[in-house]
Amino acid sequence: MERDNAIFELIEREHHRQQGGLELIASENFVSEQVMRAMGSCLTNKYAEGYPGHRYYGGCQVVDEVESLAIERIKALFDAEWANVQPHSGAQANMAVFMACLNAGDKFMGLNLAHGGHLSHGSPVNFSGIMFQQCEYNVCPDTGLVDYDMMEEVALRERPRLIVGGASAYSREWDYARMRAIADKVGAILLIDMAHPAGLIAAGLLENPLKYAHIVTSTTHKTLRGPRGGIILMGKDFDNPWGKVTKKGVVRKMSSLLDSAVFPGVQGGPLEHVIAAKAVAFGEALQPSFKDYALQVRANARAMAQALIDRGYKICSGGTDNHCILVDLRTKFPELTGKVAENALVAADITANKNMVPFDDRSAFQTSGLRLGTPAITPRGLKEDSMEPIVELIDTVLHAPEDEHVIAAVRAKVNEMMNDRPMFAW
Ligand code: DSN
Repeated sequence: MERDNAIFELIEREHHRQQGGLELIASENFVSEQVMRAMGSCLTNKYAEGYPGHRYYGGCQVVDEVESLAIERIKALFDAEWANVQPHSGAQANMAVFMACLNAGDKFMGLNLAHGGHLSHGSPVNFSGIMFQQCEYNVCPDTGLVDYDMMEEVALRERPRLIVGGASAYSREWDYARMRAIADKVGAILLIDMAHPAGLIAAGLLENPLKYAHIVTSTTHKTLRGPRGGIILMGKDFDNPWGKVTKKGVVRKMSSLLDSAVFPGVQGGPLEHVIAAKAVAFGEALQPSFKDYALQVRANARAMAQALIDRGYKICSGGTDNHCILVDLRTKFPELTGKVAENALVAADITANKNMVPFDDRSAFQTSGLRLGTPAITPRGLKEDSMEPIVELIDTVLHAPEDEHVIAAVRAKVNEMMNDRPMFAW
């Protein structure tokens, strides 16, 4: 077979982009070489519909061991009683939970998308908002923190069957105990989607939602530094039946409902090569050095937030407890949209994304915010002392987003800073 130059040249170009740039997208990361190797292995050739020991195909004896190891490791990492490692993504993990816990048309509650929530927590263009009825809670206008009083008020009024916590642009710790109390008060199931801070939780730097939530979902590729994918976990509530009765009158355990919801509910054959890479990443996260990584991610985020504040930027909620920083551009640059800022930064090889800020007066396509994060620059070896110089580069671009000379000069500095750093130096 001839080499597919078209694709391999594109991969090489992407490699070059990643190598020379500053990756500040809060949901991205750089995986280790062994995570990459597991993903690019012969396991991709195997069909394995079903679960270890109960497959619909022969020849699954090896992938059974791979998947069992991934389950064992993720349970150890988060002190879980039960895990499903098959979801292809975080959104699919959430979809499976909705399928297991709700009937079409049931009501659930999630964080307002415009206040940092996620598409799969009730956006009208996502399955969650199309097939189910969403009610929502906000962050407080004065503090930028989740408004738990509002959450309770809405829960008591709307009686959702499922309450979802977790966000894609929220930089503060969650009050899981209060959320569980609210869920218990209205008889709702509590789902925490920890996709963003999962790595910091695994390292023990943030509260573990498994102690409070009935069900926890996550992606594996953000702060957890694994391959792209999803997981579903349960703690002490794993054995609870939640009243879904089968046609034969059997009340099924939630763990069994969730397994069936993933396969055959919303997915077919699992991606065993990705599950192997997940197992490798979970093994890495169980090593003591992962805690050093997570500590550095958080230290870098704090230093970056402070450097931004020192230059007059407004940070939503006033700072960060995790890896993520949401900048409200309006205070410093009232006319600058997130869209223009994102494009100018990308031209300077600094990748970040536009994001709505709470109570934004611009649309999701323009936005007044910029989301930044430190999970991906940290494995490249950058520490606190690099954060002020990085903020200076960002600030220079945002002062002159249409000036090609300024952008070219910043790009040269970014490339000089990054070109010789290995993709994964941790
Ligand atoms: N798209 C992800 C993020 O960037 O936060 C969430 O799934």
